[in-house]
Amino acid sequence: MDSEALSTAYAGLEKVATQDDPGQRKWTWEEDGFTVIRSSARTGPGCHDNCGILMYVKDGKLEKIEGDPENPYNQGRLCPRCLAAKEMIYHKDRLMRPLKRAKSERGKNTFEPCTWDEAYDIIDREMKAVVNKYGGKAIYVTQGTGRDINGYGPLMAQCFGSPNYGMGFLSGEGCYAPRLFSTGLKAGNMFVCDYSQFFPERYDDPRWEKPEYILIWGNNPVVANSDGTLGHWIVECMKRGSKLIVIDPKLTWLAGRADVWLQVRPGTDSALALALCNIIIEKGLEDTDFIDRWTYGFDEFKEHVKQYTAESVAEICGVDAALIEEAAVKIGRARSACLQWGVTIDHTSEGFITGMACFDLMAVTGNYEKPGTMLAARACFGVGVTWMPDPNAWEEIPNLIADENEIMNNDYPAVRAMHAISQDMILKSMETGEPYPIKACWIQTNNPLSCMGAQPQRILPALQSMDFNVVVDLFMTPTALACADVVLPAVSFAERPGLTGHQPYTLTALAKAIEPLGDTKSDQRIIYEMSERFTGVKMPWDDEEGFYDFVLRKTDFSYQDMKERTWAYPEFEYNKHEKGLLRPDGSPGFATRTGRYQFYSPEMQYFGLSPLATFEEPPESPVSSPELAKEYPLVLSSGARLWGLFHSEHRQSPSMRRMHPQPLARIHPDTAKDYGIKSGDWIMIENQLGTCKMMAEVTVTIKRGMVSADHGWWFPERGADDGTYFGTLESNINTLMPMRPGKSGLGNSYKSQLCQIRKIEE
Ligand SMILES: Nc1nc2c(c(=O)[nH]1)N[C@H]1C(S)=C(S)[C@@H](COP(=O)(O)OP(=O)(O)OC[C@H]3O[C@@H](n4cnc5c(=O)[nH]c(N)nc54)[C@H](O)[C@@H]3O)O[C@H]1N2
Ligand SMILES: Nc1nc2c(c(=O)[nH]1)N[C@H]1C(S)=C(S)[C@@H](COP(=O)(O)OP(=O)(O)OC[C@H]3O[C@@H](n4cnc5c(=O)[nH]c(N)nc54)[C@H](O)[C@@H]3O)O[C@H]1N2
Ligand code: SF4
Ligand SMILES: [Mo]
Repeated sequence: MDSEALSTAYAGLEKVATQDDPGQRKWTWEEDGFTVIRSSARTGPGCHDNCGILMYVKDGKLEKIEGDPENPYNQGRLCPRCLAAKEMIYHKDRLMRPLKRAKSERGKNTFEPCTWDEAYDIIDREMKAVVNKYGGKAIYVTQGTGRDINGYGPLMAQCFGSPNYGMGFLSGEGCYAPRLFSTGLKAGNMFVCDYSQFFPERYDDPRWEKPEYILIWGNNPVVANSDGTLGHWIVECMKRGSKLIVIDPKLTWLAGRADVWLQVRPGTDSALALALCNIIIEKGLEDTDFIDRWTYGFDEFKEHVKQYTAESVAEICGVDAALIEEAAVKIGRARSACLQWGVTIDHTSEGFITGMACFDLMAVTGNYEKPGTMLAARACFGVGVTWMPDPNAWEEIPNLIADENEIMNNDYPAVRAMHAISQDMILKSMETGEPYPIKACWIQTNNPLSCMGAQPQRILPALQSMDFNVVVDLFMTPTALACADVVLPAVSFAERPGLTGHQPYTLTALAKAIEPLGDTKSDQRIIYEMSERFTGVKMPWDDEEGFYDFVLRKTDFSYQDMKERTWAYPEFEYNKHEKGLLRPDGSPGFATRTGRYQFYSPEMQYFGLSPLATFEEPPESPVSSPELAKEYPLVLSSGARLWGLFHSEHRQSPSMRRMHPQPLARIHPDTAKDYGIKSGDWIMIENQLGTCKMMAEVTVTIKRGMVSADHGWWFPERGADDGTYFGTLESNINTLMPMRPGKSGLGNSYKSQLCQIRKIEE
């Protein structure tokens, strides 16, 4: 979405009425000798989701966490990670005070404790030295996956005077941004499936109807609960009769329960989506009423997709043509269908275009804004800052950015149009000083060396060459150990207030249950205290609750109101495009330039890209690079989510580590046999970029001829002294991933690479 579309997503929503009545709902009470605090868990340790929790406190100590049965979002359910959060919150390795280290000692375990004042002084001095020499744009402010504080990272960046804020070293902005931008261009908004989550009464709300078909596309929501969608919502819909079509190279729990499972070769999803569109149109199953009234460029699209026949695409994707036809007919005939897509879409080099193709399938079948279909997702009460950058969030705060256009994105037109930075360009700039130098990093909720970045073997020297680095985390991570000059200790969700609205169904509050442990501080406080120190300007609030009052300033709520009611559901309506609720001028239609859903997106021409969605082979594939494939014949996908691990977190949590003791690479028995490998063998995964050591798990659930490897591994148990940064480069699948997006700049290769494997003889 461009910034204009983003502003539209917030416009006029502030004073929307609430649907739910807080009635007698309490935020705290006494029970069996415990004080119970009702809250949400949207930050570390654990997740970036938003589940309702009850925290049981005795004598100032958090004794247990349970799911809140009254919270409509998760209805009492919790994952193992939240149930075991105490292990992380009270872990002996948690950072308890600010640390400093001489620059000459980078990489060594020679940190010394210091006061907050001293830490802020060092940061102020060093960041100002960088600004004086190179300008504010030389500071790179990074954050990790979307936790509640991510909306506040831009505040830190604007106070340092840097336009370069983003997800630290995530090649091709490969998490949600490609999908968001494709839907922004196509439909003027982000859209999500309707599982009744917009209603506090959930499945019992009479306005709601279940989707007849749910397309689970490159997503494993029962494990990942990704992007603000809980897996059990899908299970609840299945109990009520929803059917599934699953597109995944792996037999997931949901794939095993699908009407049709399409076991695609990684990286070929776009071809499949366009073939499904073609077959639906050929069979006359398209929604002509929706297409005529609400879409743009269908005739061109119809001609264009004729090349994607069931037979040709079956060959590309490695699935049966008859199954593709069956899926197309089921989607085409369904009364309602929705697209539950995952990060896989972004993890192929032209992820942005794959997203467009998948969305076209929903438009061909008219699955927008009706019950059980795709619904426009807009900020709750206009408070977007809790889940995505809000262009107006910090307008009253000093902005030291000299020139917004100096944002690092010139090489990639779609990234530029999105007003995002190109992480791929940032790494190059650190290495070469071109187009201008990046010289300092503020790294918060982010572990790029172990997890977020591709080619960590390049990131490590690049970070170590900086003039100055700060890391803000709960633990000493490989990234902090390798490069930080100052480490600031952050608190967990139990130790602070907060506001969250992961996805636009409900705004919720985090309530503090215990005092910050040791000498730790909340992330938001660190950001605003540092901002005050650096700019010398007092922020328009006095404390953390005041900070949240500021975030809520355009709504009818204060933080206290939100804490007392814990959640608030804005009013909701279906058919918003028909009622003129999507466009800023109130006219019917979609919030695109043409006012319609765009099969043909004229804007794409400015980016030098096809205005119609297409399929391109990933740059490394058996088809596009046959020479490379001779040496590296297996297709490599990585990072499929695991129950007990959230990215690089939880390696210290005893019970989560018992579930996942070693980094695993999954291989089909036939492939394993070819290489003489059995389950439990240590193997080396290799390609033209790097090597990675993992344990083999031989399983029929994986497509033949591919490897599905874990991501995010490091070994805190090794200690910080052996010079390997907790062994993070040894079992790091990202050493095999290029730090290089596709042509548009949006999309990476984390799930579509090549590799070979060999058994390590011990
Ligand atoms: N090969 C491969 N690589 C991938 C992926 C993949 O599928 N395959 N997935 C990619 C994706 S989609 C993403 S989003 C990235 C995620 O990459 P990251 O966001 O970097 O990963 P995390 O390990 O979740 O978080 C990083 C750090 O944040 C800290 N943290 C957690 N909560 C808090 C908090 O409240 N405050 C502070 N200050 N710190 C906190 C944790 O301790 C951890 O050290 O990884 C990407 N990397
Ligand atoms: N437990 C846990 N939960 C998480 C996270 C975590 O680290 N741990 N990370 C969070 C984050 S930041 C994100 S972005 C989400 C991501 O969550 P999801 O979107 O579910 O992503 P993945 O689990 O990486 O992959 C989903 C499925 O895609 C399949 N797949 C692999 N390659 C391809 C392909 O080329 N095409 C298709 N169609 N499918 C493919 C995999 O086999 C897997 O079953 O999860 C979030 N939730
Ligand atoms: S999805 Fe799981 S780990 Fe995340 S907040 Fe909900 S219960 Fe906690
Ligand atoms: Mo992500």
